[in-house]
Amino acid sequence: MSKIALITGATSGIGKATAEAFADLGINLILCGRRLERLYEIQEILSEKVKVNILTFDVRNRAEVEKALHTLPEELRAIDILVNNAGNAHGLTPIQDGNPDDWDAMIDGNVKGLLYVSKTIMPWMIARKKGHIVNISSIAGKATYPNGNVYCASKAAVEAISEGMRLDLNPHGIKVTNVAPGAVETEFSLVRFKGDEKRAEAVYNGFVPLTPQDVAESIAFAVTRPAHVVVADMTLFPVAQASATVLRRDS
Ligand code: NDP
Ligand code: 8X3
Repeated sequence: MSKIALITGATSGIGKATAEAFADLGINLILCGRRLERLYEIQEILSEKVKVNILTFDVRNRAEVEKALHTLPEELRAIDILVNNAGNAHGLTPIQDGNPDDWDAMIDGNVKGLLYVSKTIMPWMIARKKGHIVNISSIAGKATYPNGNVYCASKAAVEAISEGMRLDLNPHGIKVTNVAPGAVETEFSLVRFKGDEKRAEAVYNGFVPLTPQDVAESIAFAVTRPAHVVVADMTLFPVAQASATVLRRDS
């Protein structure tokens, strides 16, 4: 029987590429995001390969998350793979100049949103004694860089939550994979810099960044291991990157 995966943040970047990679593997999809038009477009394309359902909700809104997930009929609650990918950075400033609205967006989206989605889906996995949760963290969760402060904190929280999930879900046979990419060219920087295209493009100047497909391929690898194997943690860099702060650019 085909597996079912629910992917948050499937309208763009890593989430969208993961949906495409899963469709190639014949995994049926539940795709989530706030931009409904984009979800429809992706649904239309991927429906040629697998069954695609869509759900729109803002991961920051607990009531909205619970309501949307509970609209899933019984057969779609048999989720085999949850990819907690939705998230973004908002701003890149010294902490003393940080905007509390940006802090709320990152902590509510990247941390609490991941928890809200998982809170509904974990019991469904526990009841079936199987499942795989893939949390998209970041190199920013493993090391803090200047001006990254609250974004890095939100991803450090994802690292801790992945570990906590792996410990607490261990008796239930549920796999947990933490994925920590370095620089991936997506809409990430456009969102971080509030639509400033020049500033966003400059982030990827002078080196070859990861593509969302590179990350999706690694996620696809993790979810296709044999039943007794879990890829616990993956860090992915473009070759030009050596750490959260060391990135070699062509001059
Ligand atoms: P994109 O901006 O391209 O994609 C972000 C996705 O998250 C979109 O689909 C967006 O959907 C969704 N999303 C954001 N906020 C919310 C929200 N409040 N409610 C629901 N959905 C939301 O960026 P990436 O693909 O790069 O980012 C995906 C994940 O990867 C993030 O967690 C990010 O932190 C992480 N990451 C990114 C790296 C990079 O360099 N790009 C590196 C390491 C990690 P919509 O707007 O339609 O709701
Ligand atoms: C995204 C990668 O280094 O911009 O999480 O924080 S970084």
